[in-house]
Amino acid sequence: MKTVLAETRGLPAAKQIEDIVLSTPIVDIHTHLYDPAFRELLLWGIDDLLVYHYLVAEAFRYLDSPYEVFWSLSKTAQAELIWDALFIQHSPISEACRGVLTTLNLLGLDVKKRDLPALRRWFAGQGVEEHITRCMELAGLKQIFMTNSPFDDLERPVWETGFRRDERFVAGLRIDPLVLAWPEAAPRLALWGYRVEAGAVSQKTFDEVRRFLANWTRRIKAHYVMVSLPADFKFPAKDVITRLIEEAVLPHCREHGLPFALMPGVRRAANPQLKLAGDGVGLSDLTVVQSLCAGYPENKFLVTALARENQHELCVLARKFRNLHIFGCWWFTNVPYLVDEITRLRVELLGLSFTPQHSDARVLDQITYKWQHSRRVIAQVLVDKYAALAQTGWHVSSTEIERDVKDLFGGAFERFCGG
Ligand code: RAT
Ligand code: ZN
Repeated sequence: MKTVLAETRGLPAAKQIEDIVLSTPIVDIHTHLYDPAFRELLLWGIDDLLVYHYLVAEAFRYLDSPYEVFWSLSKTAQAELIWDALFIQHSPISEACRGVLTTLNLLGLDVKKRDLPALRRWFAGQGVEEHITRCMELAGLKQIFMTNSPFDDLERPVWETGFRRDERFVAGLRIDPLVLAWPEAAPRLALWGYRVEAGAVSQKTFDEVRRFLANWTRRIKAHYVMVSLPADFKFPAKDVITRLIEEAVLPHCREHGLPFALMPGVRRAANPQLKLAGDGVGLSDLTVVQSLCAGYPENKFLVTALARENQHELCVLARKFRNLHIFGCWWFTNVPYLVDEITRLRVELLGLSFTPQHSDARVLDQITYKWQHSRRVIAQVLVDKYAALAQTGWHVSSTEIERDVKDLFGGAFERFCGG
């Protein structure tokens, strides 16, 4: 009765909106997961869930052992320490801890038993292929973007040897060392047969970098080129980075019709003793994004900023430049409180022309929790926004809600990349 009354007033029932948001298939546009052909590079299971770098950082809030002692332990022993510190000695209420429990619960495991050996036995009984299918079904994903770096010594040989692709996994060409550490990257390119100079870069070097990018784009069938940028990144600047971007990366992206994806805001190695868990966040100068979007209107830019304080400016930039598509709430912003705030900000400034979330999952099973948590927050934002429309007398049909949610969960991204 309530629903009928609500609908006659033009207000779609909250339940109906939630159902659509919870069931619409998603393209996860940035993860660190791999096609199963990469074998052990695709992380999954309880121990990998527990040693996720988000949890390592949190565990050290409680652990008092020296960092080296922790790193000298096996993965199993590290996982046991983290389990004890974060789940047994304290209640696991942080987002990353809650994520482990949501994941186990979605997989049908009984978390209240707090039985780590039993959890390990259950995961040991799973086959990777079936587990991928199961996790993708639980998360409602139709496609997963990988992060593929030719500079990764474990990953590169797999591409070079070749393998039969799993169509659910698509590639993103990650080039951080090329753009951010040219003096070290140049000798590696030279070793791989590209005639580049590390010092005074010439047109020949730019041509060879483009040949390198073109070869890898073709080899992995890349859908975009991506780089994570430090918070203090400057562009344009009088340095080799600017020249490489202007003379090699951007022309390459134009020639191949690929967006250039930027993730500004990281402060690498704020505490190097924490290794992968030791990076921090900093406010970025987003005039970098403005200069790129304004200076290169023929290029397309995908951008997600790490700092909360950059979100408003990034939305405003997206209102100015249609070659900019903003996406995701990652790492320190992927907490419900900020996903809610950032998604509301984006909807209010950009309507539906952005991609609210990507998982950034490093462990396969995480897609289940990251998407369930995000879907719930996004659903609540939409419930409020459609209710506000209804108050004006505007009616939104369920077909229109489905269309809108499809756009948020991959449709707008695909149009942006393809158009
Ligand atoms: O969110 C993360 O796991 C970070 O460590 C980074 O990987 C970040 O997502 C990136 O792609 O650089
Ligand atoms: Zn990432």
